[in-house]
Amino acid sequence: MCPGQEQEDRLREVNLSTQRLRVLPLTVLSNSTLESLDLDRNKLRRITGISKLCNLKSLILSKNEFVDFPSEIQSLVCLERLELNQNQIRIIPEGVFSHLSRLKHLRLNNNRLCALPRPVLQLARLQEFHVQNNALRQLPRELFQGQSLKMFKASGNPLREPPTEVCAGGIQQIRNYFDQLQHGLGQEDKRVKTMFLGASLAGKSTICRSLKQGQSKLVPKEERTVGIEISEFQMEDFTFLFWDFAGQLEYYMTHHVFITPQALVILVVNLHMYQTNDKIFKELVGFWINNLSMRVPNSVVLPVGTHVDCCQEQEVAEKTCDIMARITAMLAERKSTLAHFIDNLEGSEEPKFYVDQWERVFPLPHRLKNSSGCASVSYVLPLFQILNLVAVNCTDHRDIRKLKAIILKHVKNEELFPEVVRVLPPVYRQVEAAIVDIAQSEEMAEHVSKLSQCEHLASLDRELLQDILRYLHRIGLVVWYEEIKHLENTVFLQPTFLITMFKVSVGIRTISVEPKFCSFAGLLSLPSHLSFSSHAAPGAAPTRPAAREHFCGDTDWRTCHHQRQGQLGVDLQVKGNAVPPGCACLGEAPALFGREVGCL
Ligand SMILES: Nc1nc2c(ncn2[C@@H]2O[C@H](COP(=O)(O)OP(=O)(O)OP(=O)(O)O)[C@@H](O)[C@H]2O)c(=O)[nH]1
Ligand SMILES: [Mg+2]
Repeated sequence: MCPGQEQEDRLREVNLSTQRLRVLPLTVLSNSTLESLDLDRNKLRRITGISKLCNLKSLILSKNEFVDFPSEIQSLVCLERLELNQNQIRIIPEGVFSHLSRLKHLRLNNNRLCALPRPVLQLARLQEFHVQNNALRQLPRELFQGQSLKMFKASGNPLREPPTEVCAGGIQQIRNYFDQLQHGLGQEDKRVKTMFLGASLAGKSTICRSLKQGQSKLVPKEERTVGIEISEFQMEDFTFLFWDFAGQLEYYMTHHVFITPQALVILVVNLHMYQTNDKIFKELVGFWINNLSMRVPNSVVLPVGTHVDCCQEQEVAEKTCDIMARITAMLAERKSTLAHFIDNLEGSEEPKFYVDQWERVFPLPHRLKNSSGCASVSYVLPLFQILNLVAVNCTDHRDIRKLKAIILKHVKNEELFPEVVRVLPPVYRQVEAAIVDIAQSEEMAEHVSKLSQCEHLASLDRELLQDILRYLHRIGLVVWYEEIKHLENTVFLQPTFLITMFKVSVGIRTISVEPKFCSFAGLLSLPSHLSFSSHAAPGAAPTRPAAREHFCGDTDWRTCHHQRQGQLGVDLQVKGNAVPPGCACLGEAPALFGREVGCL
């Protein structure tokens, strides 16, 4: 490149990132030929005079100190790229984009935006729009009306309309959602997935059943949970989807597949069994907290201590404080390890990539009120929140009522559960109801259901049906591994079915076929085009002969375990044109069902 050309380029492109600038230098403002200006990571709050740069095509203002949107930008009519990530902007004034008809890339991640101005739709050429980690509840439907938008990212917002689970389906799913909303009024759906976790015999099922029945409902010892029990429960206008997990460790491997984000986790601890030492803490509490904080960092965990009636009053208070203090210490240690890790990343050559991570991992510390008077107990890791432990005597209905009220209070707290309300087009609810009907119908146990032929769903466009199934998968009502080629047409209408399969493949000491699993038992008597058998790779848990015999008999179902770097994957295969009962087929029955069902 000749020196003259180089100089010309320099005039067109200026990089002033990381200069601690508080005002724009005059030399920059006087360069009206400037096309690209990078002011990333400075201390700017205003950019007075920038309208003079009328040829500017790219303007980067990320990681500055803007509280107000720099409105002068509206004069930069040539602008094609605007980045304002990591500022503190709350409001974008109406009309500010009305002259920016050439804008193609707009990034507003990590601000505090509560709403987007409707005229965003005037950005007819907008191809890429990032607005992650703001406070948006609603997206303007006009944004999705044109065809130009190719990339849209809005995760980390408490979205209701459309809900996060719909946004996760991409631009087309959002468009379809808004189309459906035009056909009928949106209905508010308040749903909380609630997972009961904790060691065996902690009292999970007892709490779960007592809450549902509104009175003490002690589960007999011999009725231990097998896999997971799923049920629905209404409290006021909230629908709780209860997932009661078995506490036995053998099942734990299977739980990973079903533990999903944005849930209320009720971590149940038997206070009578609990002892104030490290070993017991790790066994009964630490193990679960650790796994949850790593796998589902945005869950809200409510520790519940049971068997209060078997303890002294003083003992309950001491154990409660001990548990909470140890959880706090555990999370503090984790936070400091992360801080150290991120420090190292920030010191690396490409710090730009890691700033976002830092912000996500360490938002402002936030303490919730402590009603019990113990040392501070509510400790907040990023998006992972531990609430005060509630101690209950499950034999006393007053304690059950108290727990119910506490759960309701928490789910109504928008800070804790910002996404609990979802606005849905009526068709979403209709499909859900139809699926619940199919899943409960007698025929399900006999043969595979073709959703697209079901009376209530037959008139639905396939794409819309898929959208809704995707949504139902994300909220945990069905399981659909559409990204797995051989499972793309198979929807598990009863997620417990999968547990039964995993249970066989992982190997469990005693397995009994209960009535609720009779559809699976029925499967075993199907002809040999279904095959199932087990073999374990080195290091994987061996399948116990008794279980194999009981479940597999002479059938040749095939599973294969493989242990890779500490992760146990399970392969399930069904040969022939069959799908097991408990599943539904979207269209043509798949020739082969399943390869990698999930990494446990
Ligand atoms: N006295 C007393 N017994 C309780 C209390 N909570 C639960 N139990 C009993 O403790 C035993 C275990 O309760 P479950 O609810 O089955 O425990 P779980 O955590 O679901 O156990 P798994 O399904 O094996 O994981 C049962 O016999 C319950 O009746 C309580 O607060 N007080
Ligand atoms: Mg149980």
